Amino acid sequence: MGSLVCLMVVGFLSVVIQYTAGIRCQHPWIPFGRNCYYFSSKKQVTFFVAMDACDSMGGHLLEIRNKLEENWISKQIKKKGYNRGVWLGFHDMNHEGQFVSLSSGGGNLCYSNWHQWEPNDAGGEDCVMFIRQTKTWNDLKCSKYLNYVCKK
Ligand SMILES: [Ca+2]
Ligand SMILES: [Ca+2]
Repeated sequence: MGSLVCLMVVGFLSVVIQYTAGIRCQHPWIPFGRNCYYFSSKKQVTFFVAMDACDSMGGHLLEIRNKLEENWISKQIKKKGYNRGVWLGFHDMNHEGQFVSLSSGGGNLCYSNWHQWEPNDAGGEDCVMFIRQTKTWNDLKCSKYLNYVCKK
């Protein structure tokens, strides 16, 4: 049932995106679909520092919702020259193996794109990253350092 609702929401959103042209974003935020995105400087930070930075700018840590958005993000990350990837606003801190979204107050993930054998919780990994090289996701220790993207 949950996944059916997810599919309906994703379907609805993609229709909305197709018919909504040119959302305006305040510099240095840049638009894609109905959202604005902020790409961090080259400096890499922990998950919680990234989360706070996005919150303080009135956004939230990037949550990739579909393939279209993922492809666009991937291109921007390459342009920016981030060498490893970026944090995603997903975690399994509350229940091991059950990944939820930060912004929707613990909602389940509708879309995911885990790398092969991930998430593996290797040595206790509860935060999620988008890997630049493979364009897939990996669970990672929250105390690691990465670039980040905010969305609003
Ligand atoms: Ca975990
Ligand atoms: Ca992992």
